Amino acid sequence: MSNTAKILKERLTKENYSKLMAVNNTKIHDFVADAIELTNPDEVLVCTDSKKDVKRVRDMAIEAGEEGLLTTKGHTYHFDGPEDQGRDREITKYLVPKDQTLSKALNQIEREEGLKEIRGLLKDSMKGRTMILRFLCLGPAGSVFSIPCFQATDSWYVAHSEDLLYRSAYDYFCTIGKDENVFCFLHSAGELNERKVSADVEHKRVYMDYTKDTIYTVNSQYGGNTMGLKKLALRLTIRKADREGWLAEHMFVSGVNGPGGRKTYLAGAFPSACGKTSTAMLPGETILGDDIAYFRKIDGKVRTVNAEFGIFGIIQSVQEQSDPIIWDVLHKPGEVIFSNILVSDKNPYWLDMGHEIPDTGINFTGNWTKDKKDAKGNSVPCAHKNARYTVTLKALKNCDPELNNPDGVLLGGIMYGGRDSKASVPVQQSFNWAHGIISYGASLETETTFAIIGKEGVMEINLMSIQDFLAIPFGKYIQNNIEFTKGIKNPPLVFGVNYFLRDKDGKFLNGVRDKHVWVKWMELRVHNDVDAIKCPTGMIPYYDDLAKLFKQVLKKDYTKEDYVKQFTIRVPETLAKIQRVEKYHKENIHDNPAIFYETLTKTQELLNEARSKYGDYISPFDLAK
Ligand code: SPV
Ligand code: MN
Repeated sequence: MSNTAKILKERLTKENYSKLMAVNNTKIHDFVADAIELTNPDEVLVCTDSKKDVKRVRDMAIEAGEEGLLTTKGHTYHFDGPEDQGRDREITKYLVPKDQTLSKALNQIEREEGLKEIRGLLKDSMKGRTMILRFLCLGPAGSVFSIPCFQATDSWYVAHSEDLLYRSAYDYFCTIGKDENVFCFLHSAGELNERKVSADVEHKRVYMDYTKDTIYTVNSQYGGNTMGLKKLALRLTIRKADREGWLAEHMFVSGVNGPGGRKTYLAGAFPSACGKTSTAMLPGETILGDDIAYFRKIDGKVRTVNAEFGIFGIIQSVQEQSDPIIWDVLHKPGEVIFSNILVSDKNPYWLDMGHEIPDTGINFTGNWTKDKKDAKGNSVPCAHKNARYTVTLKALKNCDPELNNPDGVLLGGIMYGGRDSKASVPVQQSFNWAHGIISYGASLETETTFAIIGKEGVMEINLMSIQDFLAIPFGKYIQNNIEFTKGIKNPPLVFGVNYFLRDKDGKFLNGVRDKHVWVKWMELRVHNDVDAIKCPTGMIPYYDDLAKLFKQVLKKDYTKEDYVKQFTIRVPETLAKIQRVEKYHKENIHDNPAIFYETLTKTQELLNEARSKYGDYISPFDLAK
């Protein structure tokens, strides 16, 4: 008997052993045996797709104290530690073999050294606990998009969340080949404190062994660091997509209704907390996904799927009026995990929810009162800004019916958006695919937000909003994107959006619901139903088309004054932005394709030409003439 077989036989109960053996895959068997030897759990639970197994995971999350019950049936809450409230860039590293190099901009450690460190931290970490094994699939199971993923974790909360966020795929795993490659994730929450929160924050680590498509996480519970599939799998997927000639993007996908009953699918990339989920969830449209999309060329067309099956969404500012669909899910019976909110009298509360907040309760810092101060004397907010809700997409009234279509849906357009108070117009379309990838995607610059630890309110470049997860050289990634639609007759259109433009006094120039009009305009552009005005940075809408849409979509009058304020081309600010982008790329990306700089140079020429004709601030009406 091999060592693997011996360990599995010895350490699993008969029932669990036969469940694991029904999945005839060598990598999984070896991975489990190694993980057991390393982490030394008391028990191993093989979680199939059965209701009974899934219920056990959920019940145990509550029994073990990792989640607590709320008043509404099916609702639970979970807390992460005060220093475990976001993706942690510092401690997230690629394990790089001695003979290989990755972009300098990527956080990395020599593979052997990193393995030694993280395996040292994982040693015996599951003693006294249960190792839960979950079989999940990114993309619909049994399709060209499918990526089988295998999780081993000692966190009931993580295993429970994964049930809501991903497609449970034990049955599918039973059909895969012995030698098929599977992404593997080993997670241990590490030592827990009395609140069942990872205690050893000093030794929080997320290490990516891309040579083996395996990821290790220890001493963390925050979803973005621990739920195998999320951003951990995305890093591996980007490498796989690079090898196989398709794209894995940090994008939502939604179905936008157009005239005559047609539906057009649009995808979009925004850094965290820049309007991504709210764009994916516009009232009256459908949502296919809110975070990660795969694009493949099938029969000469670009088709897309949601890698995931649920939403790990930011709850701050979710309000009854502005987010009716998600509000409804968060208030009716059904499975919801709230994380890092305020719990008072067994009810959830969060920042800017548009309701009165009680004076006391418990939150991520423990017992909370209205006047609570942290060690530095600062007020402790009732809930964390990055507090989240975890739900399955199926719970949403507007869930798109094609969510599980193995062929995906036809992609009409993509958009890139960041937080830009100074330069970019609210919506524009690129001259062509490559121009959009370069000018809006690879030039994406944004003010950072709280979703990344220790980095709020700093201007930074965030290529396609995916930079944190790029596990291949950045220039190669840009090149792959540019080339992706080669040979495709009508590639998806590319748009740039900006919901955060302000006037000189710092006032936002757009209302929160205006994005719905921009998206409807994109839908019309995809079908060539409206014209657009050529300006130096792209093509912008005509006033009359927007006025019509504002009336139709928001029942609002749209004034020419608002249009001019929003769509004025701000030449000095735009040039300054392009120069920052150029500088960043020159300093950090050594393998950029030449077309990248050529495109930026061309835009600067167009801006200077327009400036000599119309001045620094160019009204859209001047360009429409
Ligand atoms: C994001 O921050 O982009 C998220 C949540 O989608 S996380 O899982 O942290 O990546
Ligand atoms: Mn995301």
